[in-house]
Amino acid sequence: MRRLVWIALCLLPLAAAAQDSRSAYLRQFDTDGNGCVSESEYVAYMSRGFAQMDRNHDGVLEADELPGGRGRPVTLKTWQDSLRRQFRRLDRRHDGCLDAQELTAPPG
Ligand SMILES: [Ca+2]
Ligand SMILES: [Ca+2]
Repeated sequence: MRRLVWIALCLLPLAAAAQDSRSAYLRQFDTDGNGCVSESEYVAYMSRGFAQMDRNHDGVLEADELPGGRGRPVTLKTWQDSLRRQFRRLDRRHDGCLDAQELTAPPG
């Protein structure tokens, strides 16, 4: 499942180390503009990667739609469940919101 998140992260522009670009990166997720990224904002933004890869728009990534052209099919629900788990790992302060530092921390 960690592989899925890794794939999702690879589809995003790399977060640069500079503070300015970190907050610019956060703003892409932060649709309500409150300065932090909620779970639903995180899942919504990261789900764009799924939509980009789902070339036949059936809500499932089949092997030929996955990077490398192989692997088990991935449904949107599975994808979003893994994003929610990733969100909880990133949310080090457990306040339900990611600041720029939490958002750009390496996954793990
Ligand atoms: Ca927000
Ligand atoms: Ca598909």
